Amino acid sequence: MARTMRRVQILLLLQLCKWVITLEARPLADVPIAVTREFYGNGRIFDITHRINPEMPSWDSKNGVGQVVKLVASMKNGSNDNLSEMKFSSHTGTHVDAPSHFFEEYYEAGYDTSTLDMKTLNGPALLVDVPRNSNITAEVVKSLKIPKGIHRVLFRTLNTDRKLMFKKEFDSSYVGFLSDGAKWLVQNTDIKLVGLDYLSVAAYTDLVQTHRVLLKSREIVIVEGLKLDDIKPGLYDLHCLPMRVLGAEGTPTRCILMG
Ligand SMILES: *[C@@H]1O[C@H](CO)[C@@H](O)[C@H](O)[C@H]1NC(C)=O
Ligand SMILES: *[C@@H]1O[C@H](CO)[C@@H](O)[C@H](O)[C@H]1NC(C)=O
Ligand SMILES: *[C@H]1O[C@H](CO)[C@@H](O)[C@H](O)[C@H]1NC(C)=O
Ligand SMILES: [Zn+2]
Repeated sequence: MARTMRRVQILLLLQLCKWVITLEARPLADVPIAVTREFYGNGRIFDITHRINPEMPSWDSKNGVGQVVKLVASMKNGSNDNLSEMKFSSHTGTHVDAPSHFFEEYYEAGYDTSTLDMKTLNGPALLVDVPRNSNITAEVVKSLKIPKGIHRVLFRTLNTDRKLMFKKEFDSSYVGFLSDGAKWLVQNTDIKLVGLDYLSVAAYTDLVQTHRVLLKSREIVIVEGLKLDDIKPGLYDLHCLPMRVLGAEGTPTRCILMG
């Protein structure tokens, strides 16, 4: 009995020491440098989201995204914690587009990214390689022979080979859909989610028309700036969870593929 009491006392003492140490906020010894990963679960989960960082490309800019995270309170300055604000374009990195992005009427009616269908953003998805010698025309979409019943397709293009999302300077020669390619997709396939590997789903020379063709029905979700390196083409489970922000016509999203 006395022995048990003693044990409890020691345990309490140890706990007290721990509190005191914690309160002192001494630096933790030997904390290993954090690593960022592209795969999880023994390679069963692929992170297809680009990490938002100052050096990633920003639309029409030579200078990249720039400083994103800014400390507004820091422990060095006597605050209890480090606290930051984030500031970046709503179309930064891996992100979704809402119908309000290209239609005035849809903007007025509130079709922001928070209204996108979570069922469209989550489910079976096909990763396909697009022929590298062309933008995505009707001919190209047709040649991919995407079966009926496929609702989500991630199009991997020359952009991935060229590592464009890892280059600070915006490159307008990226590959994207031309409006006739978008039209063919809308009229001849069941695709409701279109994913691409640079900052726009549409080729630079055909931006407006292509977006309008895809967004008009408000049934198709566009995911841009995907990281599709080192993944075999094929069928996966896609999960995209954009932040839920009132009024945003674009929103960064985390996307993963599970194989
Ligand atoms: C910390 O204090 C310095 C000096 O007043 C100031 O220049 C700096 O902006 C402060 N930083 C933060 C994150 O509060
Ligand atoms: C795709 O279109 C862009 C212009 O939007 C052009 O610069 C580029 O060369 C085209 N890419 C290919 C592979 O044809
Ligand atoms: C955040 O807090 C830690 C712990 O005090 C400190 O080492 C670090 O410098 C702080 N960061 C900044 C930028 O002040
Ligand atoms: Zn966008």
